[in-house]
Amino acid sequence: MNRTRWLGLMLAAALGIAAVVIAWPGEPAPGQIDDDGRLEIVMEGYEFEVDEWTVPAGQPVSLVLVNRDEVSHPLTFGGELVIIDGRPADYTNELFDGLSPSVRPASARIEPTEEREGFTVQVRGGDTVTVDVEFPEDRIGTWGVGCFLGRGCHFNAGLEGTLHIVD
Ligand SMILES: [Cu+2]
Repeated sequence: MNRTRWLGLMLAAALGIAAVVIAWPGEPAPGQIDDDGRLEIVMEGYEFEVDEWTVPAGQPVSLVLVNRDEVSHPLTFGGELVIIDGRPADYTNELFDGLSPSVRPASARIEPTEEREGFTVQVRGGDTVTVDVEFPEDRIGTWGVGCFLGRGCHFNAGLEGTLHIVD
């Protein structure tokens, strides 16, 4: 078999495998909710496994925050990125403002402070925290998700993502 034919066969095999992976039933596309309205946001190695997510407005969704690192990641959700002393420090609060999300376990919720107004949940190393919420249509748009621990080091390392709320 010549080299060109061999490469062609390998390419066809790779495409076949990719097609099977993409079409696998029951698995949501990366960054999308599954049939039960769950969206997994996975943290590993100070990065998000997928760093861009889409959820629909006007229906209940469960944001399932999975931390595969050994360290805690307090995850903040919000609007504009707030920079303090040149470091990413917070998001403004418009995303969850006026909403009543349910956090499981409830103890993971971090109450806002003057320094941290964005909606924040503490996801300890190895833990999973679930946030049940329904975003109203006035939240349709693009929002930020990030961990600002270590004076912005976790954020700069890669724990920065984008949440799209769509019609
Ligand atoms: Cu972190």
